[in-house]
Amino acid sequence: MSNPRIPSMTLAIAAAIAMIGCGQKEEPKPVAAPAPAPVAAPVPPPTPELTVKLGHVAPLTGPQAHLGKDNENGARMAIDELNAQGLEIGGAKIKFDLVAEDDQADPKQGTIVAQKLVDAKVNGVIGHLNSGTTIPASKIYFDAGIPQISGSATNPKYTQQGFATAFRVMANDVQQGKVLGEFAAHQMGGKKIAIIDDRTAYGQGLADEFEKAVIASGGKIAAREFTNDKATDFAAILTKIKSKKPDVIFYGGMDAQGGPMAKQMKSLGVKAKFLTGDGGCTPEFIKLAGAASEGQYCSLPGVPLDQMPGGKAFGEAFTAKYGQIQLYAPYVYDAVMVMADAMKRANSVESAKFLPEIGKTDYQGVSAKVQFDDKGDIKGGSISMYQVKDGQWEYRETIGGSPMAMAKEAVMDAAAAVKDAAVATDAAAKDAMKDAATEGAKVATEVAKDVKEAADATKAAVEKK
Ligand code: ABU
Repeated sequence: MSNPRIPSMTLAIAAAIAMIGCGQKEEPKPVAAPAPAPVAAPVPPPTPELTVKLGHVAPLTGPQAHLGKDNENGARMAIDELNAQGLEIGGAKIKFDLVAEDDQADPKQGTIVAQKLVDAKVNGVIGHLNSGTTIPASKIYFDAGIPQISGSATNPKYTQQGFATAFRVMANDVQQGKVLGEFAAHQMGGKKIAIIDDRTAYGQGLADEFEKAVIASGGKIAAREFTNDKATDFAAILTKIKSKKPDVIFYGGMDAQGGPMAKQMKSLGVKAKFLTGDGGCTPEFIKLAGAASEGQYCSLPGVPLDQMPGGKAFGEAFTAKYGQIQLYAPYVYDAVMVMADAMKRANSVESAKFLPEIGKTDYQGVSAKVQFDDKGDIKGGSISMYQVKDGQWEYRETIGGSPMAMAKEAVMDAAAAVKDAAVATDAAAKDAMKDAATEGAKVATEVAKDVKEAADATKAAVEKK
């Protein structure tokens, strides 16, 4: 069988040989030019990230650990929110990092951890919780040029040392002691008042201010005793005080002592009402005092949470994340936000650059509008009074702070001045009358003497004739 493909293949080969022989070659098919590579748009360099270290100091161990943790959680909440905002400051993406330290509420430990934070090159410090640690630590931060904002230390000395680095976001104990002293003498009807303090910068300082205000309000100090911030047994002091029959006992100190003290007052049959400052104005006080807490009083700088500008939202968010607020969490939250706000306005996280901006703060915080006076104290700070009712601190009133409260205070001051002036006028009138009577009596005596002399002379003349 013949192969039908052979003749055609033969022809094709023959044709190809002929073409080569004639010098002909096949034209290459045109090939499409490669597309030019796309020109990549310039990629901006990534925004650099910068970690900003904020130191936080409070007692995280010991009898005040619950308060220290509350402060720290307030700071953490602020930092988490700031980090979620993805802030850019000075061209860098900022990540805040909380460097938390425990000073055990001990002044010596306070200075040790302060130096540790300086060595760690923190950009700013939030704290400390206690005045007794805040005051000595503030010198270390001042020397290192590190801004410090406390959300809870209330002793006036903290901001009276001339340290440009020291700020606080709550009213101080000059204000608190005055309100407490007047409240004890007027609203609580205290005539004989006993005072106990824990010999800390806070407790003793507040007790001193309280004592001044009681005396200025016409009250008497029946006893002045002291304990310490680790004590749990107050029987000896209370027994001594009981014999003086005071109607009010004021305690300058924290809840860890205030709670057991109120409980022991009841068990020892001390009839006086109990009053304490912010350190005892906590749920922990009620827990420790038990039934003896009922009807007792405390003060707290600022207004109740539900009256704070951002209190409701803060309270819900904080409680969901960390549980019950103990005391200062909203203030510590504000302290962090105020520091971050100063960094934003300075467009720098360098301590020396944002420090001057803290002094110019005008920040609407959770707890209040924050503006500082020339010492670093919050302007227009207020103090609120509370009383335990059915196992809860119940709000009574706020003194100072809000425009309405400040106006009320001015009216009360004016009324007191008018009363003082009236008393002074009355006293002056009485004195004048007394003087006039004395003078009148003198003149009458002189006249009587003259009349008698004249009579004697007349009589002598008659007898002579
Ligand atoms: N403000 C009362 C508790 C903190 C302090 O020591 O000042």
